Formats: sequence, C-alpha cells, structure tokens
Amino acid sequence: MSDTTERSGMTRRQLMGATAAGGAALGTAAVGGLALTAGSAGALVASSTAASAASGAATGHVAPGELDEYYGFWSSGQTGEMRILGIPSMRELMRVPVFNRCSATGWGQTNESLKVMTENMTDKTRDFLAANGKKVHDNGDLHHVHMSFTEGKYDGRYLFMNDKANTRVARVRCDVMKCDKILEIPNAKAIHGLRPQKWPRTNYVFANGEDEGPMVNDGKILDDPSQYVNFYTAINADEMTVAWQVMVSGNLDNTDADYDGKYAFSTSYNSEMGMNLADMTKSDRDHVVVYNIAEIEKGIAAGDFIELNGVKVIDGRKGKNKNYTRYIPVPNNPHGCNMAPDKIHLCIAGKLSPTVTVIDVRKLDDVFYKDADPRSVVVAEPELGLGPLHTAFDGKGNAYTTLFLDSQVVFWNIEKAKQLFAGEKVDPIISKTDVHYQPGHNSTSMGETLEADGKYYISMNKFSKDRYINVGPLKPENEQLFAIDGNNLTLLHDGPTFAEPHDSIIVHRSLVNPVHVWDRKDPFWEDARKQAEADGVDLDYGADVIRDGNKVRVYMHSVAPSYSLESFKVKEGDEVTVYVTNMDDIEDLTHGFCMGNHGVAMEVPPQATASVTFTASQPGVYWYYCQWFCHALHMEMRGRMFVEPKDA
Ligand code: CUK
Ligand code: CUA
Ligand code: CA
Repeated sequence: MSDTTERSGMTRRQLMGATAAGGAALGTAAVGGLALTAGSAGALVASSTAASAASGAATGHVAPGELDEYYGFWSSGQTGEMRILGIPSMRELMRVPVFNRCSATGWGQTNESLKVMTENMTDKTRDFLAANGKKVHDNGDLHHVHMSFTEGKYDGRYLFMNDKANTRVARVRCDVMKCDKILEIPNAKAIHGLRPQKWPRTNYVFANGEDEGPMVNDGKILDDPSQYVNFYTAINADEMTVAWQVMVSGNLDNTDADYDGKYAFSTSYNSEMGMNLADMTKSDRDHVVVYNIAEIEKGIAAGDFIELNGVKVIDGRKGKNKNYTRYIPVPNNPHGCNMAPDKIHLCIAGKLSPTVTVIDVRKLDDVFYKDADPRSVVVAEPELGLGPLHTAFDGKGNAYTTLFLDSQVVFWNIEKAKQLFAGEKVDPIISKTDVHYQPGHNSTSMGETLEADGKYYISMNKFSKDRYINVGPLKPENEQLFAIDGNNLTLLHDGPTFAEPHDSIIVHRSLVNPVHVWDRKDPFWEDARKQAEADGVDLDYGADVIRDGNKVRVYMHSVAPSYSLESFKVKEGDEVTVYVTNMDDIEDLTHGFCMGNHGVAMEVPPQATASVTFTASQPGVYWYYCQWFCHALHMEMRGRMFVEPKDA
C-alpha cells in the first residue's frame, strides 16, 4: 500500500490526522471543550463562528489533510461536465467529462469514450455529424445531476444527468466515477428537467423535453406551432434505453417524482405555446403536468400508443380525458419543481409570480379518479419574494427558496404556509438571507431524500459582479455554502466557479464508495479485450504490432516509468490503433499516452486499458509520451513512432 509508512505501521493519513487532532485541541478548548464533528475539527475556530459551533451548527472548516463529510455532485451547465466537490470544504476534487471533450483524459477521443458517446445516438444525428466532419458533438449543457435511489434514499450506484444542448441523458458509474452511457432521446427536443424515480427504486429516470416541435420533425411542418408538441420521457435506468414517452400540451421545464412511485411532475412555462417571449408570458396561468405512472404503464401494455422513431408514445395531451396526465393550473411561468422529503408536499416556484405553489400529492388520486378540481390539490401559495426559482428542504418541515431578483434565499415553514392559506394570521417566513448574486439552484445536505439532515445549504449564484478582482468582461459565477443554524443561514464559504454552478446534490460520504484501481475485467474496454483475443495478444502484458491490411494495432502496457514498446513502425496512410494497458496497481498511479503532433492524448488509470485510433498520414519520426506525471522518470517515459513513406 502506497499510503503506509513502514516504520510506524501507520498510514500517512493517520499520521496527518494525529497532527491535526493535536491542533484541534486548542480549537475545541475555545468553544468550551465541545466535541466537534470531523467536519468541523479545525485547528482554529474563529470567534465569530464559535457561537454557532456551540449551538451545534457546522463550522464548515476542514483542515488541510482532513476529509470532507459529504460529496457534492455538481452540474457544470454549458461546460458539459460533472464535477465532484468535498463539502463543507468546497474543494473541487474532480471533473468528470460527460458531454464535453477533455484534453487530460481523452474523453471524446479514446475508442472507449467514443463508444459511450455514439452507441446510443440516433441515425439522424450520426448523419448530421458526418455531414459536418465530426463523430461526436463537442458541446453539452449539463444542468441537473441526481443520484439513483432505493426507497427514497440515495443508493450510491449511479448519477444521471441531462444535456439540454443536444437532447441527451447520461449516466455516471459511482464505482469509478466515469460516464458509461449516453442516450440521445428521440422525438423530444432539449432535455432539461431530469429526475430519477425515488420509489421503490430508480427504475426510471424522468426527463423533460423543453422545446416545442412537430411530432415528426422532417421539415414538412415548419412555422405552424399549432402542430407542435412536447415529450416527457421515462428512461429505463438499468438499461439506459427509452421506456416510453408521453406527448403533452405546453412545454416542459423542471421535473420531480414523488416518494410513493405513483406520480411524476413537470412544470410548463409555455402552456401558451408561444414562439416568442411576449407570447410565452401572455397567460395568467401555466400548469404543472402530473403523470400517473401506473396508468401509463397500463396504457402501454394495452397497446394504447403510437410508435415514433422506435419509441412507444402515449398521448397525454390536455383534454384527452384518460388517466395518463392531469394539468394543475399555477401562476404564469413556473420553474422549480421540488418534492419535499415529508413525502407530501410538492413545491412549484413561481418565477414570474412571487409565490411558491404547494401541492399535497396525496390529493392527486381524487383528481385522477374522482374528477376533483385540479386546483383542489393546492394547499398553500405563500408570497415569498421576487423571482422564486428553486426550493430545497431540511427534513424538518422547512423550505428554502432562491429569489433570483431579490438576490436572497427565503427560509420558510411549509405548515405555516398552509395555515396562512387556510386563512390564519401567520407568517411562514422564518428569515431571508442575502446571497451574491442572483441565485438559481440551491441544495441542502441530503435534502432531496428521506434522509434530509438540514446541516448545509448551497446557493448557486449566476453572478459574482464585484466580488472578486476583475478578470475581464466574462466574470466567474459564484457559489456559497451556508450552515443551517437555527433560524438563520450562516455563510461559511464564498467562491468563484467557472461556467457554471448550475445545480448540485450533497451526498453523505458513507453512501459513495468508489474503487481505487480499476478491475482488469471491467466491461469499459470490452472491445479492446475482444480485439486482443482475436489478434492472439495478451492485453495485460502486450508489446505487439499487428498488421491487418492498412490497419495497424499496437498493443503496449505500462509500468512506471516505461512503456513495453520503445518504438513501433507503421506505413504512411495506415489507420493506427494504440492500446495501452496500465499494469501498475498502485492507487493514484495514472499514466497517459500522448502522440506528439497528432492531437492524440489519453488517461490510462491503474489496471485500465485505453485505446485511440488515428491515421498516420505524415511520414516521419514522432515521439509519444506519458502526459500524466507518474514517476521521477516520468519525462523519460516516451518512445518513437516511425511512419515510413508509402513508396519506401
Ligand atoms: S434550471 Cu437553471 S436555474 Cu436548467 Cu435547473 Cu433553474
Ligand atoms: Cu507514466 Cu507519466
Ligand atoms: Ca407562460
């Protein structure tokens, strides 16, 4: 084990921990000897936070070398990747490329990642990309990351995320923190809201298509919005295939699911089916679409669907009077759609309206089966402030709603909001806290699960304005961490982020257990394994060059600080595939492979195989090298590719 110092038998971590604990003794003395949690065992507890520490709130201080209590899984918006942060330190730990391309890891370039990016692509997109000289899209717009659930709790298996830009849904395996599936969603346009089913487990991932379009988008219908529709998609989460879709009236923005496995919900800000801003905001009211999952499954089983591009599509448009969907009127242009961990209350943020509409999901049966007025499910609609976008929960009956226009978070009580709605004279607002500036999403620790613990609150702010030294016209965005502290939020951290702190979830670290090295049998490089077998090559310890017409397959392995091939020879015009297997099995010993002046580079983590294909079109000598620092002789970890001229 690389982490063990032989002399003491203690790990490096234990040694450092002992040092930190020594320092922490001073800190704890300052707050009256109170036993602090690991997350707050800082050597220095500032006097301003001492009071909150004494009242049991987290201080957010994580000393160097100490580990965080939570994982934060972050979407990155238009960057298209997923990020992993430690909470409460807010240290950025990792970037996981998903819809973007990555120079460091070779995502979008290795054969393994290209397979993930292309295998579930529609033919239409494949043709489009070919016409533009590309294999994959270069961009993505990743708004929402959510973990798989079992019985309303995070189960640590997968993370799911959307790509609004190119209508895709991706899955990241939590054991290796790599994307293993990307599914392009047919029919729908611009997958925006995304949520996994919470109960009984994540059998489905629900995804909203935001943009309106003709049912069959082949150019026959263009500027005729009366024929446009939108699609709600249920994805089989285990297979990453489309299970079914529902055609709806109005567009779809955000989505969530209940804790009973009965209903899922979408907000729609364009029930008007307007094609410009004025028309999208014309009505007094839009709606929340409620999907009745069991009825939809029954309808599919009974054959009440049309098949569109290989997908079973149920007609859930307004006025179809079947039990697939119902439309609940809410104030115009709603946005956030958040199910409270009390299993009862769904909170719909008003955006244009200063209200949050609270829906009691237990009342939905009456709407579906007794034809009750859809508005009868609304049990509160408190006025909270300007521009409410998203709501988070603490598991104690309270809600936290971002106010985009007010640059605040409003902390309010759901029960009191219901009392106010029933005519009692109560104020549901507990406090308002300024954030910097213009918050979009927020999240609370474990807040979207039955284990919401009400410890931390994150505000993901769209603007940083004057908060940091000027870096030019493009400013960073800003994210802030607060401790939930009695009736207040105490700011613990304030830090800039590159595009963009879109959404996040905060997951207790006990629920996430990634491995340190890959398993040689991992399916991720299944194709390489099969090819090596066909070529009679040992993929683990290869040092072979196989010629197959004008295709050349080069197999090498790496053990720090060298490759098993010091050089290899190909001919001008050959299509070359290089397979590199990292046979080091020490944690954190990643090698790379970069072919100079060929635009080729990839990460080869311990016990993994990675491969890349290119055409050697230019005769000459080219050096390949390891681009992940691995050893004192890392610079020397290199070799030559000889490209012989064609007619030599
Ligand atoms: S949506 Cu951006 S602030 Cu894409 Cu989650 Cu609400
Ligand atoms: Cu191997 Cu650097
Ligand atoms: Ca509207």
